[in-house]
Amino acid sequence: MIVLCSSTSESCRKKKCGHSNQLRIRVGKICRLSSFLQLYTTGRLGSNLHRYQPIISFSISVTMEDGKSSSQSAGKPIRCKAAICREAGEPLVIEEIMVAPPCPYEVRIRIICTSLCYSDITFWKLTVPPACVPRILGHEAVGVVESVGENVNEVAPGDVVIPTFLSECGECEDCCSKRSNLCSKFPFKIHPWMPRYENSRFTDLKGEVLYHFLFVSSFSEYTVVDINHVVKIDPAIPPNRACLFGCCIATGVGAACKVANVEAGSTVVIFGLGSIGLAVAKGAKLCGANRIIGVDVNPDKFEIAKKFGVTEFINSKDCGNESLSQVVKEMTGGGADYCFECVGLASLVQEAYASCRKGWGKTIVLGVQKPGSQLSLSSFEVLHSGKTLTGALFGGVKAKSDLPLLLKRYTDNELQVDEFVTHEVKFQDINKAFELLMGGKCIRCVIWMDK
Ligand code: CXF
Repeated sequence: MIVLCSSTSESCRKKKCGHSNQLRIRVGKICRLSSFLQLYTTGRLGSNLHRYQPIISFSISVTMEDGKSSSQSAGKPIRCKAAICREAGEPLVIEEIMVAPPCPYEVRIRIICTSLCYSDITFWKLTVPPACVPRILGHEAVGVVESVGENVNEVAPGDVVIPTFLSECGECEDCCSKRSNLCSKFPFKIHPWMPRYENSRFTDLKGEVLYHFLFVSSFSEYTVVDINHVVKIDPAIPPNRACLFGCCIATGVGAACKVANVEAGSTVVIFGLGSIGLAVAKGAKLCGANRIIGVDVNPDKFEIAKKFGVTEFINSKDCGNESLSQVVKEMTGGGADYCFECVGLASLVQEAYASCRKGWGKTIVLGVQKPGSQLSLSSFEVLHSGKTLTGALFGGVKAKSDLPLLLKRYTDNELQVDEFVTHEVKFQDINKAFELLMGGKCIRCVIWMDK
């Protein structure tokens, strides 16, 4: 007998839902399963479908007598579609691929939606290592666990998860310290393989290996991720919002709230008003910053940025004979308390450092530069300025420990993220997302796998 169980996956797994049968299909937490099914079968879910997507993605998860879950496809390769970067800078090619089952400590995930981040574009364009082709890009996503490998107890089929490019093993010196989010057991790398076994789970239909990206590779209907790179989330969170927490929101809000720890009443300057810069603005506002000055070359960004908490603007093309840092120092009476570089330009990092106040100013580098880019700072100035310069990956956020806290701020309505999603496209139109993001009018484009 098959039972559609509407209790939470956790209570179902623990058999608290009252279903004692050998076979049960978990469909996640919904209030009125019968009404939902009626809407679904009559096609009346309409644009609200995304709210239910994680639930209807049940992929037949079976709870066995011993309490372990498996899925019908578990243990077998899955044939599905992926968008492959075959040549740097060329449109991605949607092809059928094979996704191998998860090895021990791995999780196979059905991606619900993914969003395009500027770092995908940076690595898509890059022609030198660590770039490599053919590769499946994408690192900001949400999905449903389809099956798990041996030794995975933290998540089960049917759970809604965010795959993260940073790992949290929970055991190494960094994971055990409050001061770091850079797991040293499974360190961050721009790597073509799975983190633990140094091989790929993807092949094309000719049997050729396809490379991974940032341990996530979300531009595929299915992906395989190490358990240390998976965060279980509340299935009620709309997936087209949840995916943003896989990079943009964590990076920007985390950088302001965790890395800089912006003090209430302070002055913040954000260099670059792309999605990361706007997420920094959100974070700075949450911390109670008084002035949030946005810098960009594109004046169209200024109106948009106001909605994210930016209070003043500098068009870096309009500084006349003055340097950007001179303008900032004049505006702030000596320099800003916090500067965030969100573009990925060494020269801008220098300007940001020069713009922050002597004595206590902090500059945080978030922009991704081409590997090998060098900074040039006068050690005399560093000695005499008393300023701090730091970088932060993923906004200093620890994937498993901090991401749920950030998501809670969203579900509690303290942190709004709707404004980030300016565009949504179907998976088959993924190349359009690239055009939109490069066009400058798009903040985030969500790519739906199943629409
Ligand atoms: C990351 C995005 C992925 C590549 C490295 C930098 N951004 C924020 O931490």
